[in-house]
Amino acid sequence: MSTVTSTLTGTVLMEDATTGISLSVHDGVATVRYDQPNSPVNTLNTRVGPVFEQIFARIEQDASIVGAMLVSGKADTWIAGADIDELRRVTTPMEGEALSRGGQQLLNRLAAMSKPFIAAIHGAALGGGLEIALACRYRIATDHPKTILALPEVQLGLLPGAGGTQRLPRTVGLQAALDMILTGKNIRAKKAWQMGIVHELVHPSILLEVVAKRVHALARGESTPVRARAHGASAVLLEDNAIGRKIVFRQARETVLKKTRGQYPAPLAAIEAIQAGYLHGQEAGLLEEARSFGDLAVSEVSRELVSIFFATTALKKDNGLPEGEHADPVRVRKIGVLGAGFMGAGIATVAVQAGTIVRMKDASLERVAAGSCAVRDVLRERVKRRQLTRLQMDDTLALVGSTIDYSGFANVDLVIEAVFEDLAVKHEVLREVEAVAPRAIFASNTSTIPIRDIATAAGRPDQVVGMHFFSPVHKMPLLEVIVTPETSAQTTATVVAYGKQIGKTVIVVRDGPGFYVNRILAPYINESGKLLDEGASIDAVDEALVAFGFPVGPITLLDEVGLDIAGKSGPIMAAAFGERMRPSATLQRVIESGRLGRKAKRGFYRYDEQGKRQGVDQGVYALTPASGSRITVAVEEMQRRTVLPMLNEAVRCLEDGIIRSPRDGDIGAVFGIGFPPFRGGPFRFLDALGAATVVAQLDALNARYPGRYEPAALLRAMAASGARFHP
Ligand code: 3H9
Repeated sequence: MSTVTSTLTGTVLMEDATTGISLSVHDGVATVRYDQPNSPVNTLNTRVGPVFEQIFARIEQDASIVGAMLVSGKADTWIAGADIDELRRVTTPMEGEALSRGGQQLLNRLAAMSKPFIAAIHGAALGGGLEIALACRYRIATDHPKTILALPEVQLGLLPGAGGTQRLPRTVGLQAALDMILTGKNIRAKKAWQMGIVHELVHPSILLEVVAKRVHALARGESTPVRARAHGASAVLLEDNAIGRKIVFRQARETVLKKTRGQYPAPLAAIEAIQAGYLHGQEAGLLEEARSFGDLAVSEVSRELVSIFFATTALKKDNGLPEGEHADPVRVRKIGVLGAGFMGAGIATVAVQAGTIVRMKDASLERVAAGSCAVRDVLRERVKRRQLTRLQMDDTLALVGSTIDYSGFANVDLVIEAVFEDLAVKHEVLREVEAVAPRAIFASNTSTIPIRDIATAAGRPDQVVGMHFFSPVHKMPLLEVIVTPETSAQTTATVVAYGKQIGKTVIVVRDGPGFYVNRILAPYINESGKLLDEGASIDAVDEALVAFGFPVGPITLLDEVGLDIAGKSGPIMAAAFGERMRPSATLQRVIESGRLGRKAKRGFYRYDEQGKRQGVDQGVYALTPASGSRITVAVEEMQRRTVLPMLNEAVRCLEDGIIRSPRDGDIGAVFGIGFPPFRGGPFRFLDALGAATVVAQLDALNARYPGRYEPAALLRAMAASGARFHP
């Protein structure tokens, strides 16, 4: 039971064991308490609607009740929205529309109650949860980090379906509402108060007392504290007249289209519903909202995004060990980071933000100073965005210490190395760490060197593991943990638990060249390069893959990662996997020409002094085997030739036991590479295409380009049996 609700007393009037909803009354104030049984969170399913209906009626009829509050029985969640599991069982648009209408009508009833009803919010109020709060007459939230408010439906390919598209704009203004609904982002309690979503902020320990007082005050018709609703002057001007609103809606549509390229229908549908409400009134807006909710609930995009939600929550519970195995993770309080470059500093940044003490070591004072500045810069940016106070930044920075020797390493629990990609250098630092840090796990952030090769120098190989972070570390959500046959269960459990602690989604993969993410990336990048070999245009290749749904094209990605880095991994992958991993001639020649990519302001593209991209470097074409002569390749052909080998390689990784499941393969690709989320990941996309279709296309390509497109044996077998990767 949460600290907030434990002080509740009163006479219980109703109790529904199935839903966990109860009604009690004390001193004229009714408390509606929701504590869904057998669930860590409260969700809204079709069973709770009728119970709430009954309770609302009872509150209205009971003369001894002056008003009511809605509280949660969970420690960290108020209400997490509609039950997503129930939503994914919706099979027709009509069914989805009916669900939405049901929710809207219930909340209309709540909003129309004659007695004051207050949302007493402690913990996450998300989706339908926030929609309930918005239908309450008054909202009081706790000023607690766990109290967050959001309408995250677009992240599931949906729109708020219980009146959120109508009530939020009327509560916070059009532009603020559009920003929340179109991004689905979390709003902290204080910000929610500043925006005017909640009327008051209180400490959790006095929430119930304050709410009870306000119920009485509202019932007596007294005025309550005025909300801090904050609008910029220009925003007020723009949205307070019809012409201004037209401009706001037009800009919102343009921004959405630019960002989603039309691949995600939900944000546009949300704009339609909001606009319908402004133009034709709330009921028209609600009808539009429900109609779209029905369509979106059965859309492929929503199905895939929901699958990502469930895969991510399943990974939160995964200890990283084989099914049924258990090991107690060591609590990581202090870590050492070797190398204060871009990756090292990035790792230090996420570690200190999670409260870990960090010792960052590099060879010179200049280098460690630069690393510390990089940590500070990320934190400063967060202060600028008001995600952190100056005081919190100072406290966080105090956790990073830097050194050019191993001082302060004796009591570290974990050392993560991000030094130069050279086996001899890795061996040297491993031996040094084992000598100075007697109980530390040694984790390598290598992206190219097999972990077992690094572990050959170890006296404690059971404590050697890979922790492959993605760049920039503070933004990229994935962590690939690489285990060797000698890595102990406790080492794996510890780094997996620590990865989650620093906010990463963690997949555990078996050791092998490129591990998982870089291995499936390699044939995709190489085949893109081979299109250039044949004379395809650099920007045409990039555009084709952006049109497929990747955030950037493969050639842009090369420039961003750095051509020297790509040049290092290419030969390793080719040596391990042969023809299908051999880098293109164009890539090799571009590297030989001294182009290093964006960091050197010269790659496949040209960059100005500030690093802003200027366009294709036409000089690259002279380096291709096609010697400047150009061909046009159809977009679908370019997509097929690059994406199919990525899918095929993902299946090989599953076959080879590199990844544990299609789920991990999907999450690794979506969070590590930016594989289009609306396609669900390589395995879900394979299921959508059908193994037989993919095998036929790969066979056809393999006939044209021998050795590069041979379908994985497992894929052939699945094509023959008609099996799927996901049930
Ligand atoms: C919506 O509201 C539509 C409406 O507008 C209209 C309706 C008509 N449903 O993440 P965790 C489960 S759409 C079902 O590990 P945390 C989750 O799967 C909804 N299940 O905990 C997991 O299950 P299990 C909009 C849900 O503390 C368990 O709870 N709402 C739901 O790290 C624990 O979850 C959202 O998109 C749900 N709504 O984070 C919110 N929520 O134990 C989605 C959670 O079997 N949820 N579960 O593995 C979240 O963002 C996070 O779960 C939350 C807790 C912040 C609440």
